[in-house]
Amino acid sequence: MSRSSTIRGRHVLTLALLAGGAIAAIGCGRADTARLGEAGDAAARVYVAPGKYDEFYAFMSGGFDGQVGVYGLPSGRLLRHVPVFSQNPENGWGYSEQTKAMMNTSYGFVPWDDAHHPQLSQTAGIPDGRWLFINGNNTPRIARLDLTRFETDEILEIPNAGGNHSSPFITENSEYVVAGTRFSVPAPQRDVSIEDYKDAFSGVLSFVKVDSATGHMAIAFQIRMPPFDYDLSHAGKGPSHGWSFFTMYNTEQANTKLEVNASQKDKDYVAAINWKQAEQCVAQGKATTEPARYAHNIMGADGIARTEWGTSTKMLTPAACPGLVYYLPTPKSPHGADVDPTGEFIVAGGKLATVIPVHSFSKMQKAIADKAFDGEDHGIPVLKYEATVAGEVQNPGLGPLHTEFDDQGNAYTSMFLSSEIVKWSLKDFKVLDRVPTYYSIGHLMIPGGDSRKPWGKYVVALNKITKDRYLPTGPELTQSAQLYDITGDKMKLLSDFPTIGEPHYAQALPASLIQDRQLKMFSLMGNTDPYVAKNEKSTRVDRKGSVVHVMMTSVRSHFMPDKIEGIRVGDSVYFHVTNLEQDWDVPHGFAVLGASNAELLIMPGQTRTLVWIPSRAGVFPFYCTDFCSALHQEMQGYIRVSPKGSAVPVKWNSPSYHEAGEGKPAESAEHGTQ
Ligand code: RUQ
Ligand code: CUA
Repeated sequence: MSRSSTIRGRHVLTLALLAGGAIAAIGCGRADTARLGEAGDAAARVYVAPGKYDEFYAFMSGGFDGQVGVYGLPSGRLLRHVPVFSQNPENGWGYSEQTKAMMNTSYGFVPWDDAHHPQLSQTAGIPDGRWLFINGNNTPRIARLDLTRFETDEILEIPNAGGNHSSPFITENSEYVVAGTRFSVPAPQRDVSIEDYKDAFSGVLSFVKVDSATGHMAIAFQIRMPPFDYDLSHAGKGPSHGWSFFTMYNTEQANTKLEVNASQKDKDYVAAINWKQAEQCVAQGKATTEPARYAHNIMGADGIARTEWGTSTKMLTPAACPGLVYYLPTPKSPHGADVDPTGEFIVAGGKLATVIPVHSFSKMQKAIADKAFDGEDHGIPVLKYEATVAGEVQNPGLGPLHTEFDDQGNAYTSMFLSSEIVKWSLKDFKVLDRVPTYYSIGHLMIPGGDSRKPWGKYVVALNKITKDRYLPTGPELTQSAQLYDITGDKMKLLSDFPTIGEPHYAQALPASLIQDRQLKMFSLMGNTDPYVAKNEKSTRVDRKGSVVHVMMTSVRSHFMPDKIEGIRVGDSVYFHVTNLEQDWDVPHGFAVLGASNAELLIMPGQTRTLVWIPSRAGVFPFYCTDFCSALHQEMQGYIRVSPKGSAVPVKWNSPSYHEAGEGKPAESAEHGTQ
């Protein structure tokens, strides 16, 4: 079969899919069994010998798992699973007293989200390895991870949004991360009829300032836009620095059956937002201050997360700030908005379009200067399609979604419906190569492939469906990525590797930008947790009414204290466990029988706190969960729980107990006997 007939065949198949929604039809076209030599070649390209390091760190969103997966490339080995929006019992994230506040939102404690788009911080348009940002789609939030610790340091809630999808999409020098609402909602929220969608709903785009020294986020301003769906975004760079581009669909403003009703128009828009203009308008007092309540959770230098509450935002409207927004007509329900490394081209993936439109930034500027408008929509100037479009990629395949770039002037677009990656040239917009993906590729990622400096060695396909690619695991099959070599003219599939959670977007950068800057342990002497015990002498048990604080230490291979009595049913027992180790790679765990939350995993020098409310009398073991030493199994202790009102005194075994004199420390003598 010739290539074109193969492709046509695929089109017919996928058109049938579109009509019938029958996903089961995908899955023809399994890779030809590669000749042994080729397979060996591919194996050698992804093989990282035992003890050797991968060349790239890749950060993949966990999708509805709410976390970030860290993988090595080219091996595809999973290095770390960093909890972000979701509680993680493996290390007590969101369970321990120090980390609980990270889950605070204006809706209360929300221990889950749907994470889609990781974005590495950039300097001069190049990933710099300082931070990773990622959006929470369901309860609108943006998180920031610190890449010296691979830990979430900050989560900022976005008010006036309903589904934070077009986010965080960072600007060239990490000035801003953005947050565009996927679903328009009444903003501020109020009780209105859904029928009043066109009048009462709006789509709010937020610009969140990133502090260049600390990375701390703060909502700088929001823009009240028409009630469309704001899907994806990317910031300008180089000549287009100062602009951000958002795709949108449902310019039909449907509020039901969007599947049909939001696919009526031939063209929707890319919104070009001039954020430098917005800054000026805000400085000139053109924004109105509106009340808004939102959580801002920050991990302190003491390792304790705290919530600050936002009370207002600055709202701009396009009407109050002329020149702030222009619409670029774009066929048809566009999804991805991707800017090439030069900053000149804005590629939009029209999910239902038959071509890939490529807008030109310089043409857009000329069109604005020439007022080449095709009227207005909601008072926002609509530029003429011909006036901004640099070209269209013809016959690219079906269902173009996202585009990444290499450093040779080529673009790579994911085709969801025809399950393939299509490589095309930014010079003439001609298709150069295509390669199947297994199956239904969503995002794709080239290390640095949305920056000014792609490291164009590999493209990773982030697939939505795996079907028959792996050993089956019941109704739910694994999520997966695929790695392709893009150094030659032809893309070449090297490997499949499963991922934790559904990979949406991903980012990658050379390992050298991160690997030597890792924190190996926390300084025990620098530990400022109010309940720290920096040595075994300062361990103790304090009762304050029905609240008991246990200041405990762990070191290979024992806890201090490891025998505690005088606890009563219904007490709130706070185990503050400090890991005394000052060595890399020696965490200790802590778990106690009957706890209703999760374990603690305490890093060297760190204090972590677990609350336990014993519900019955008895003697309960606690133990270290992390196999830390030859005597790890011996790392255990007991805590005795007496009935409510019992007179058993508080007592524990540690040097501090004896030093307190008469076998009873002052604290427990005062409170321990009623
Ligand atoms: S999306 S498969 Cu949530 Cu980024 Cu395009
Ligand atoms: Cu400490 Cu096992």
